[in-house]
Amino acid sequence: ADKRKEVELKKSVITFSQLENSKLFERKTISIRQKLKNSTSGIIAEFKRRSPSKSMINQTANVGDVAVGYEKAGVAGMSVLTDLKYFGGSLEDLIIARASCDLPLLRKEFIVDEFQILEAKSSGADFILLIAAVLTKEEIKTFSELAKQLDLEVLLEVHNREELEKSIMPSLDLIGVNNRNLKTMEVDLGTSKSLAEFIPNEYVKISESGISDVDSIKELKNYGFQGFLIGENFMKTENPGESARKFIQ
Ligand code: IGP
Repeated sequence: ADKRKEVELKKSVITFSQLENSKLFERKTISIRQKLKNSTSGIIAEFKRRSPSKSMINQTANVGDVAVGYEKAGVAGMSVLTDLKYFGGSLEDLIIARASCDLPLLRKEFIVDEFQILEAKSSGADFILLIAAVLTKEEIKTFSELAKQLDLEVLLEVHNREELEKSIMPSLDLIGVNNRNLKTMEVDLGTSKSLAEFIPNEYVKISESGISDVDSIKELKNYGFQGFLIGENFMKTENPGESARKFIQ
């Protein structure tokens, strides 16, 4: 509800055509699907300053430096939180990340309106997140089809079978299982493992949250996961890029 209000306020002062006129709107996007196919690490590394579960994670990291560091480390893609209230992020962070690296970038946001998808495109994103828990099937369809029209790929996030089953549709590219229960904030990699078999093979499977060691990745790969979204484990250190590099080696 908060997010809808925030978007309505922005829409009252920024028009769709203003977004479409941005320089980044013309940019050719990079496919995370393709990158993950050729990636040995499979890692989508996240830029996250704070979170509701851990409050402050990193107060000093600079998004441009982190983007450069992640790219050097050999990650497949980068996720940038753009929500201010809960995560301390902004669209500026996404724009700076875009200007700093050539990785496919995820706009990590609670998307509740088409406006935010245009914003994502005009701020340099290559793919967007849609969270099944907060969207209806119709919204998922409208939003994912708009994203595809804009040449953005779509990562759909689920944490149970009902969410997965209501959401399966051709306009999605990647399906992410969030190991963090958003109600209790607890993480359990078993969530990914138990949902894996229900995700059709045409979607790239991503395991999200709570991944902090290489052995977990090996295990998740056996369940068919090709992408691993990792935030805190890198961001809690002084040099997230360097931490990602050590993790990948
Ligand atoms: C990263 P972690 O535990 O490695 O920091 O998790 C990412 O999965 C997490 O930030 C996330 C998220 C979200 C944040 C997953 N889904 C939806 C905000 C909104």
